[in-house]
Amino acid sequence: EERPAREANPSATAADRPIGFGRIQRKEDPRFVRGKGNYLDDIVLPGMLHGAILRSPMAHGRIVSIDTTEALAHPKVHAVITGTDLEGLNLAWAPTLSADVQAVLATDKVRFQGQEVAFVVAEDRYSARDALELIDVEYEQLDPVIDVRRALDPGAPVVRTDLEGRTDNHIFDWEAGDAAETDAVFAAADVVVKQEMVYPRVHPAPMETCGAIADYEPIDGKLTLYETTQAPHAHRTLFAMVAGIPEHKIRVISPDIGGGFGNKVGIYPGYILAVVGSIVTGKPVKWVEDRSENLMSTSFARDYIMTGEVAATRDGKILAVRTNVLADHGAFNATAQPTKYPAGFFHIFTGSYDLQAAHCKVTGVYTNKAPGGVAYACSFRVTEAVYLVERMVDVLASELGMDPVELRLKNFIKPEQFPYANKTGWEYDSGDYEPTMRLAMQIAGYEDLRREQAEKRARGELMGIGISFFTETVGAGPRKHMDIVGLGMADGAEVRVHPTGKAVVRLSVQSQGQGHETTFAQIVAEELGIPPEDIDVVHGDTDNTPFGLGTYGSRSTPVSGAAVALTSRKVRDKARLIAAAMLETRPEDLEWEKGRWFVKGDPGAGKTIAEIALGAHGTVALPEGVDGNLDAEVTYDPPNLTFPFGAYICVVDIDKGTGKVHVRRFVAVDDCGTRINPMIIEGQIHGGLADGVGMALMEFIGFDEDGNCLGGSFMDYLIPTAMEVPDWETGHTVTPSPHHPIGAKGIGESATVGSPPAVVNAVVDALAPFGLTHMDMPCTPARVWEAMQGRPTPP
Ligand code: MCN
Ligand code: CUN
Repeated sequence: EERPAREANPSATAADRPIGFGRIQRKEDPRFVRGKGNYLDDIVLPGMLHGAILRSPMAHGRIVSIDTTEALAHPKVHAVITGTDLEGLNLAWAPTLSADVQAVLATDKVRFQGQEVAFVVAEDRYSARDALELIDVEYEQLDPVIDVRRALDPGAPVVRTDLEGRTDNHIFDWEAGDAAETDAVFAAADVVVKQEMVYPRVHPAPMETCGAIADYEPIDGKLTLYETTQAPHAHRTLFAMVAGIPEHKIRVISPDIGGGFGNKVGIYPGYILAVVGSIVTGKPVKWVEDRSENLMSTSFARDYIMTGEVAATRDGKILAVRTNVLADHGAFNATAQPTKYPAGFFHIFTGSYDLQAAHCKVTGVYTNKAPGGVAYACSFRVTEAVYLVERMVDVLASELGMDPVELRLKNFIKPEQFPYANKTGWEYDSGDYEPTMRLAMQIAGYEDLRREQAEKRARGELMGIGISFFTETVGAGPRKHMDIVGLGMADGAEVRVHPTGKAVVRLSVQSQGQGHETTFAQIVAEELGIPPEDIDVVHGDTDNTPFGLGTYGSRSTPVSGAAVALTSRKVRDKARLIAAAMLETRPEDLEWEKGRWFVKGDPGAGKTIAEIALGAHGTVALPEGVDGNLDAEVTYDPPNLTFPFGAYICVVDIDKGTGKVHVRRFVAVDDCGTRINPMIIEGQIHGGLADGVGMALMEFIGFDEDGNCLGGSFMDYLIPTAMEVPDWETGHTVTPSPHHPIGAKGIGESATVGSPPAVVNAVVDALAPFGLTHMDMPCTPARVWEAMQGRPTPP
């Protein structure tokens, strides 16, 4: 079980302040709540210019001509850059994270509404914007590919005419599991249910949009690039590869980030254009997108059309799951995910159940929509997988007339089956599902809720109870299986204990609001006994941190957290050698208690970490081979991913007259193994649940038939506020990861991954009296109302 929560107590003396894991307040908050954060747009460099991007008004069109004369004549404009200019620098196209290329500025055609066409650099943001209107672009409009179901039709317009020999919009087919084995199980099963479901296009929409400031210094050839990025080191290496600037001459600084949620993983044309702008003008150039640019052009998420099938016995034993997916990747395949997995970790769609067989096939296609994919607290498409399986289990429950909880309990992987090899190639590290489900039922008062629902149904009222039990896979990943553009997915950490016993830990990952400055200090504190407030956490600056792949897929704790724990243990081991020298005894005769090595059997004779640090840097005669510091570093290659899980129960009431869904209660019981800071974990869960309710009920990036984006502002792309969400009821169980040094699993995306099916299952449950067994997200009042009239509408 979790250690007792230790509240930060401002009146506590230094001696009894909390050390290590526990509910301590966030170290970064004093600056955030005082408005003293340092976000990209707060940074102002001397002589800095401002960039703005001209974007395509249409989804598909040939560029006939671009005339920049008038824009260049604007008195405050310093440069206007077009695709043709970039072609001269060999920068018109940049590699994506998925072995494709993406236009930095369009040269031949525009391929989605909002695509980057030209870049203006001017003295201020307003002049840059004004000058965009002075650029004259002539387009020849082409038929767009908007409906993903028609993208592979013979004769469909070809989006990627730039790729040699391309005659269709097919990107990839990818499979996992055993098709023949799965078909055989299906053929012999008593019961088979099938359902097509759409996980619509949504957007992470962080509070801070994306931006960059490039400062190229021509004399020493050094580029300093401030960027809203979740992965500063990976970005630096990619910039070195693409722009040809030597890596040691590039410094990427990711300052405070106002939310990433996956939106800040990719390299956007704007970042590259800021660099080109700075090289061309010889001045620092800032580019920051506005809200519509963010929603229309940076990484979207989902856009999966999934057909799910489940085979089961009449008494509710689930035997097999299979699925076919049509994946809309937009105009460029810019999805961020490990190379070997074009559908991310979607093949965890076997969920929390012990199956005999499973198979999936995913087909990726190009359409005339913005590129990106994966982003939005998705754990690399685990979101889609969990939605599929948790929706399908409810479809099966309804077919069998079984309670959805009972059906799940009957099929859970049993605790003694872990580590569990599923049918699509994963090895679940640890799990104990039933207690987690039972705790959620207990908090929710499940039996009472079902009774209440029966009474309400009898009166004609619409109340729904939705269940979701998810298994996540986070912490990518073992280098032998996982890389991004050839970079293995490991992370480095460095710990230095200063002579007075204060410490600094340097990370390759980067917080966007997850509280790393607190929790990573807590890991060092737990291992070394130095109070967290005496430990400085440095991240987001490639000049001052070790190499590593960055923050996404909730990998910081599983990978970088492990690196920090192991680095701290190295420091501890070294401290033992130095303490032995100081105490004139043998290292084997020393015993560790938090913060101190002492002589076995003589607890009075010991040295604290601070004393040892001073010894190391002081005049103590150091043992052979031990150098005079208390520093260490580690690059951690995780042996496996971690598999957090959780049980969610959502209760909704639906207004019969308007179709409005009211989320009355939401119970979330999560298990992320060892809990470093329960308060931060709860914050992660609260945020993710709001995301889930938002996606289930209101968030949607739609397109009209011409490819006009219908979700380009917060008037159209609705995100939930405190008004739309209930008071979250959380609980937890603790099943440590057996392979992680401190037993911690990731938590950052669990709630976003796990909650949408709970909400949709609740809505469908409420509408069961209408004979409904499925409804696609978002369950807007209009769509719910239509469903009640027997006219379900597609998203
Ligand atoms: N934690 C903990 N104990 C655990 C697991 C995690 O105390 N057993 C703490 C961690 O130390 C960290 C936080 O919880 O402070 C999240 O940790 P982790 O699950 O490792 O996730 P990451 O730090 O890698 O964050 C990434 C994840 C992702 S991929 C998205 S998307 C998302 C999410 O985090 N984006 C966020 N949560 C977000 N929260 C905020 N505020 N802003 C974002 O952009
Ligand atoms: Cu998929 S969104 Mo998070 O992994 O950065």
